[in-house]
Amino acid sequence: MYEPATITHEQPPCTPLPGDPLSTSAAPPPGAASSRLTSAALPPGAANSRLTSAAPPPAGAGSPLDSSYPPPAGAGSPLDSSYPPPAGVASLPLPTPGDAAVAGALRADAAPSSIEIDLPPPTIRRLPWRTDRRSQITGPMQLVLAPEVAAARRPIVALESTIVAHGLPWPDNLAVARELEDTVRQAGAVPATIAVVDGAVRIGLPGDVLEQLARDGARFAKAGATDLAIHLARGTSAATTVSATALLAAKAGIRVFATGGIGGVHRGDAADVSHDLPVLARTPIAVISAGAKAILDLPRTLEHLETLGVLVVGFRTGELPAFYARSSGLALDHRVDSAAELAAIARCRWDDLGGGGILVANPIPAEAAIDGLDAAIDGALAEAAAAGVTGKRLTPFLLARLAAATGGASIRANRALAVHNAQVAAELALALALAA
Ligand code: PSU
Ligand code: MN
Repeated sequence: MYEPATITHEQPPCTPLPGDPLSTSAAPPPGAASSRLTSAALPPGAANSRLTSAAPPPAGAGSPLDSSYPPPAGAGSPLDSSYPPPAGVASLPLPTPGDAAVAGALRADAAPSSIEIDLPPPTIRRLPWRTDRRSQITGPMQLVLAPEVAAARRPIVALESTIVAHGLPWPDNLAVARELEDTVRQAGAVPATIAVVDGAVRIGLPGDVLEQLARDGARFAKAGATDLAIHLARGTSAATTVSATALLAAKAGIRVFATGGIGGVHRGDAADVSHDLPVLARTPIAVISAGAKAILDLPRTLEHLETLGVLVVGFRTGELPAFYARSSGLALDHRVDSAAELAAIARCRWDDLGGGGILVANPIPAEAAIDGLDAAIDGALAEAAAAGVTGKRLTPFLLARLAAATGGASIRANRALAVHNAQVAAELALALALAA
């Protein structure tokens, strides 16, 4: 059974491992160990909260997000004792018990009305992978919540970052990323775009980081759930795919996640099955998507979803949508017509049955749909085969070739369907709040 992370574990002073490149640095000054919020800094009763906010690390030198990256050796190094401390988060309102329970973030009986957080300013900033090193036996991972997420009094909707960094071209990708977030906000929920930045899991990205993700997407690796450990351990940065985003969102207690289209079984190569599928099967989250991307083998993808045990529900449709088109001709077993009913199904699946992922298949709005892309998709697949593109590069390559072949029409459709998914995701998050 899936166990979410807690981030209130009291952090022992960081003991350098033998061979640790930083083991010669001085022990952290008193107080520094609690600079990223741990249970030690929290009032009684907050210990069960998984939404205690870690102070975001400063956007600082050494980050690939810096325009000056890589930083010159010496000046501005994260190891420099004059390195600026993280901005403190003084007094964060917590979600109401109802909201938080929806997000799975707090136990209702343990929710304090607010947390007074007193951040001692650290005199050195340790690298995230060093700060985060905890008990080697039980230490839970650290999640860095954006202020908007940490302060959320409303349900949270997770958004992925691979669609931004690798799925859409600059500058459309930034416009889409912002529109997704704004759509969630306008619907009354709180967006949390998830990515790994310098080895820290970010639940919610500040505006400048979102922009760098879009502008410098190539500097972010494409991380599936399996790859995350590499980036966390090495302190590197990665955009998260559906699998990685679902895993991290669930660890943060978020139960609803919007994307464009999930990965699946690639056409022609039935052995190339996206890691999105097995992770969805075991992760208690509802993913709102326009089905699987149309570049995929949709019948095989649907079969795999069934075999793995992902609950697939058509939202106001009885068919699997085909991403850019509203229908694929593939019938679904289940159709649901309201967010309230979706929420009731989700509660039964997770709370009563201990079940995992739900794929909410939400068709693209009719006015934005494009039919008849088959020739363009076949052309893109042929180009990929000719260029020998496989593995992680395949999906971004196909999406880019399709955009070129359609004169950008596929990008407009991708944007419309993703925004629609964000809208439905927010409605589901709110309905889950009421069903709590
Ligand atoms: N939805 C989109 N565009 C995308 C993706 C989803 O509209 O680029 C991303 C998601 O992150 C998904 C990934 O997990 O594509 C699938 O990649 P692959 O086929 O390599 O598993
Ligand atoms: Mn693949």
